[in-house]
Amino acid sequence: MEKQDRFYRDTWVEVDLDSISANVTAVKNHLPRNVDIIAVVKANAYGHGDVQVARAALEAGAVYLAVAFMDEAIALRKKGITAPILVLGASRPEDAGTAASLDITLTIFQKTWLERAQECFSKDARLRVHLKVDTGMGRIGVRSLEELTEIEQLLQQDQRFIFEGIFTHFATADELDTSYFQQQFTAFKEMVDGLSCKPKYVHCSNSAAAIRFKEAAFNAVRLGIAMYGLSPSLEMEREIPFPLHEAFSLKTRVVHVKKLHKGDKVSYGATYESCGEEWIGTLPIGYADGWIRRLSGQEVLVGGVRVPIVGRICMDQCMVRLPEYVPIGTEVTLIGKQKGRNISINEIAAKLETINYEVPCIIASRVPRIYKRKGKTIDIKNYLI
Ligand code: PMH
Repeated sequence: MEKQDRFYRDTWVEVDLDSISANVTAVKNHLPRNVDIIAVVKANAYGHGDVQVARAALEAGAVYLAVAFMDEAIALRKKGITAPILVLGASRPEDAGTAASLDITLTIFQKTWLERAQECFSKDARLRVHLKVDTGMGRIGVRSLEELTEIEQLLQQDQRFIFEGIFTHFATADELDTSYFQQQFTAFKEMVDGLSCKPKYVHCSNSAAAIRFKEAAFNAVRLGIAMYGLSPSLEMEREIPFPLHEAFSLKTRVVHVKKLHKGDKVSYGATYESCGEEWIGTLPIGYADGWIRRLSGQEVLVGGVRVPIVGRICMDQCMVRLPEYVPIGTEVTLIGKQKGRNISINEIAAKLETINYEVPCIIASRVPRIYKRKGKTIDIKNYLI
């Protein structure tokens, strides 16, 4: 890593933007030409960095961005993103005017929301909206054709709304059993057919559906996890017909090395005891960084060799047992590749008994993110499209 004067700790995330671009391109090439990519960059781009991933995705051909909340959309606008942004989750109807003024697209998911927004909205406001249909995910969305028709009529009568899209979200597109997916897909088609006029964007596919079910692509897909180089599930990993490239690595450096003697203890609770003469290294990363205590015993890469974390993980530090002395400053890979060896996000997810989505999301914002293009750290301030 090249030294940057922005941060002073030896723990950092590296995000390979070439991987993001390659993954977007691969999915785009996999789909029919008329299908647009909506890059899902909510939750700080699944922990990777919202504006950097957004720019890389747009550069690779995505035409729309999607986030969870208005705050995330506003953050992107403040960072100079002018591309269309869809807020997937619920916004307050009173905030519709703010969204309109920033050209942020909101999701409509109930008739009462629309009526309330109409009351709060100024005469000359223009708001892009996508209508969310709940076909079986059970979160937000319109569930009946009746409500859909009522909302469509209200939108048609009110010039302040640009009815730009309709969408739904699948609960099981990543599972090998496709029956529930088919049920949702059929329900969505019925709802779309029930509209008197189709909006510009009709979209239902997440990464799993985009990769597996081209017939469900309509004219846009919402690409999240696959853009980050991860499989939507272990079940469907083998079904992905092109390589995905993991963009996220987590690194640190050894800040202290010592030799322990038989019986010496390590960390809180003194739960780890040295069996003999052992080299113990200290790493400046801990549970406040999202490297949580459950990862005690997990291996990390030092000099291309797997070494275990020993003792309890502290708030800001943890210890590893080294096969031999290593100099202070030796680079350590907690997630990612080192000298031909790899610790994948899936490995960490398995250790934590969770899904890969969660892993980059829980690496705390106090861990700085640095960005790579062609293997080199890029100056993000000068990285504009
Ligand atoms: N569209 C919506 C509405 C979503 O909630 C998500 C991901 C995506 C698209 C992208 O899905 P993908 O990452 O599988 O491609 N949402 C979530 C979630 O709420 N929890 O995990 C993933």
